[in-house]
Amino acid sequence: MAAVTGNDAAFDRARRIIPGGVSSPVRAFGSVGGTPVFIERAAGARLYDVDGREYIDLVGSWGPAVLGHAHPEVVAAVQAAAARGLSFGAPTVAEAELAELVHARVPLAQKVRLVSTGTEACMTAVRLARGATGRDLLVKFAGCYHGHSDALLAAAGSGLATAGLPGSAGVTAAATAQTIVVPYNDFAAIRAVFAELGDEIAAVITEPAAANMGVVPPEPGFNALLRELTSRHGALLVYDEVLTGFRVSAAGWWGLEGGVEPDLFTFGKVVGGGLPLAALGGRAELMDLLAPLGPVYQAGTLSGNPLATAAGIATLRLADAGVYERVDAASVKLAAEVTAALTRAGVPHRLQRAGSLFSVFIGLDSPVRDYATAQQQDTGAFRAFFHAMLAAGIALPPSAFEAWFLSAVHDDAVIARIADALPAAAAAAAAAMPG
Ligand code: HOZ
Repeated sequence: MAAVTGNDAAFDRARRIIPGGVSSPVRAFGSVGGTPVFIERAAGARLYDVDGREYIDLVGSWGPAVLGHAHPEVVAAVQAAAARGLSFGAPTVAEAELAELVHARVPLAQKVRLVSTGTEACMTAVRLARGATGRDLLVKFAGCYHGHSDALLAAAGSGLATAGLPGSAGVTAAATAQTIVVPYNDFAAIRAVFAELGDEIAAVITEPAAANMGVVPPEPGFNALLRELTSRHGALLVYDEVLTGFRVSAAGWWGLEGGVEPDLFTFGKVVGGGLPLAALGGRAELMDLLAPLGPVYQAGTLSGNPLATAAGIATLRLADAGVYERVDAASVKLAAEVTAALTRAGVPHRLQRAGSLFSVFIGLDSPVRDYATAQQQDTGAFRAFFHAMLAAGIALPPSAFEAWFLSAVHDDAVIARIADALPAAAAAAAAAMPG
């Protein structure tokens, strides 16, 4: 019988008092099986579990750790902020500084409101769009994930995709009745929705490069079509850049794409530098509809928290062009290694990128352009691949539907360590595929 590790004990203890032993479902290893790894600390590109085992991290806290974990200057900024007080429930100069940094990178975010989570940012963007237009209908795309507010949990990606769930119990039919779900990248379907209901639609919310059903970039012209249709019908276009914002470029996907001008953006992850902070931004006259200036209510005791704000400011100040070049280079090198290993092992796969974000659809070898196709990947083979990598000390996202996150400190030595683990993992995936 295998010895009980500190990690096993930690999971047992957590499961007795926390549902599933985790504070967010995707961490629970539900779709890959086995015991989630309990982390004690992280530094640079590495995680260390409660048994002292080291892992190369390809999760990056699901996005924030673009500089690597525990960057000394970010930690120092948070420590300095903590020494001045943990939370005031009153405005600080630092909030304006962070909002200015966001605006400098994404000038269309003329005004910015700080919140605590991406869920809140997207929920508020939807409320704002409805308040601004006086309309009820919302369009989202299947497989996109915009947090766990009721109206947005229809056909959502991320944890729901991982668990294979179409939605959540407890979300009333009424809450999603005004959410229209359209296949991603389906030009004809979105045109048809606007032809029928265009003048009742408050907003289209989209991940401008989808990364919560695996990575599914927009087809050329798709986001421009969303802009054209929303503009023509008086609806708003919301770019959810919680994952891509300040990660795939200094100005997120919008900065890479160019040309499309959404009305509202949502940000999370990198903007909070690893602490609970997210934001929404957009045209000033829209943003000024938020309370206290306007009638659209949004609030939060910890919104703009001084520690989170300090982490966000330090992270955005440090994330210069060199950082994005290093993340891009690491992503290109690792993607090539993954493709080579799977190809050598005879594993059909499709690796898709959105800037430096990528994911691998095992068992599919033609383009994945929507959620229905992403759901056809071989999750059993992914499970074998995941566990072989974990056994070799490489921590992948524990889901075939999540992107892999690199950082500026995933240097050549780190990529070489990952590459060493790939042949065995590719062989494990091959062995798990139907003969
Ligand atoms: N939003 C993260 C990436 N899809 C997952 C984080 C979570 O659900 O815990």
